[in-house]
Amino acid sequence: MSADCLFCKIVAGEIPATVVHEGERTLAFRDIGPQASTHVLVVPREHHEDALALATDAPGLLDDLVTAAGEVAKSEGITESGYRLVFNTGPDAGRTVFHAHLHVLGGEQLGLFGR
Ligand code: D5M
Repeated sequence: MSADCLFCKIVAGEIPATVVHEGERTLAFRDIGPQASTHVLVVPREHHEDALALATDAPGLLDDLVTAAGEVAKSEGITESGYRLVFNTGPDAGRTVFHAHLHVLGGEQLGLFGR
């Protein structure tokens, strides 16, 4: 756990969240400011700053995140209609939380990428 990390505190149960899926190495909860009808964040239980750090430092954990996202899509009923998986990286992408997280967005027709 990293001190002062919001998502580490959610994983530890110190800050409440609406949890929708629990895996051995992952946790998924609803985004507090949903950008689509379904907007869930899938995070690793252990602290890694971003997706690249995950891929480099924690073999298999990135796979676990994507697999968990698929489970979330199933339980949210959006597997057939489709969904988007997003890792924001850096200020231009609007990154705000520095504990790796995979956005699962769906439940409606999504807009195009970019501006
Ligand atoms: O996304 C960080 C996301 O984290 C952003 O969509 C809001 C969300 N967020 C922030 N605080 C909370 C809490 N407490 N619960 C649930 N979701 C939260 P980024 O990719 O860094 O821009």
